[in-house]
Amino acid sequence: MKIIGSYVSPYVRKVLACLALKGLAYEIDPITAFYGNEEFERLSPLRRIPVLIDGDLALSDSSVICAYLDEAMPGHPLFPADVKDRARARWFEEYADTRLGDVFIWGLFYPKIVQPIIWGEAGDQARIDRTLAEDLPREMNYLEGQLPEEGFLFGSEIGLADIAIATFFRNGAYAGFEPDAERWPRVAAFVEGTLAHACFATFLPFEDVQRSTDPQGRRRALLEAGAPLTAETLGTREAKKGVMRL
Ligand SMILES: N[C@@H](CCC(=O)N[C@@H](CS)C(=O)NCC(=O)O)C(=O)O
Repeated sequence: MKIIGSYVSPYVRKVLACLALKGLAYEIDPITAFYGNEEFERLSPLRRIPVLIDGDLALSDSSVICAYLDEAMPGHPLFPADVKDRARARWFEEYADTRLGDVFIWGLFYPKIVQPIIWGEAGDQARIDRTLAEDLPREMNYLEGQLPEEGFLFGSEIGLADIAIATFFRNGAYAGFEPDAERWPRVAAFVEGTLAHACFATFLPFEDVQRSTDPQGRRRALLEAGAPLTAETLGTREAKKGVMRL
């Protein structure tokens, strides 16, 4: 199986953690979000990562991919057995993908990290401030009321709902946000325990390498070396229909 996507994306990380949990081998084609040529658009109609390629099957959307992995592959189940628990697990996955995605990624990680590094422009400081002062505390309060005192959402075994929530906190940490353990003790303990699980640990070194790359520097180096003006070397929003592999 092949995954197209960046280790730094929370949605890609969610899929990689599920693959690791199931003990499945994969290779990764590490393209940067926001870049992708016509072939990428054919595989991912919304031009988003992750994409899973399994033989003649190409799937986008992390939830669709994880559901496929759970139904098609043996190994550690990604959902709890009880039917009501399964429904609640789907809710937590949807909540994380939509709301935590909005708050952690668009409200914090994007303006603080992606805008300066990928686009070479300043992020919206007012949006960052509002996220830290209002949006994140609201979601931490919600999670504090939902998460268990210890272990995982549905007992002692980790599952997709836990992974889907925890993955956003890694991007939060990259942007300088850690949940205050005195204010939100369950959230802090859950995030620490879940991100320390072996299913996240396998690809952390690759994630670190990818984070340490400098697309702006790489772009400058390519231009200085006389590379043609392409989406990759220009790096502008208008010219993003190239493929940037890091
Ligand atoms: N619902 C999608 C969201 C995926 C997503 O938004 N990925 C981001 C990277 S973290 C992306 O590819 N953004 C590129 C764009 O919006 O053009 C999923 O769960 O896979």
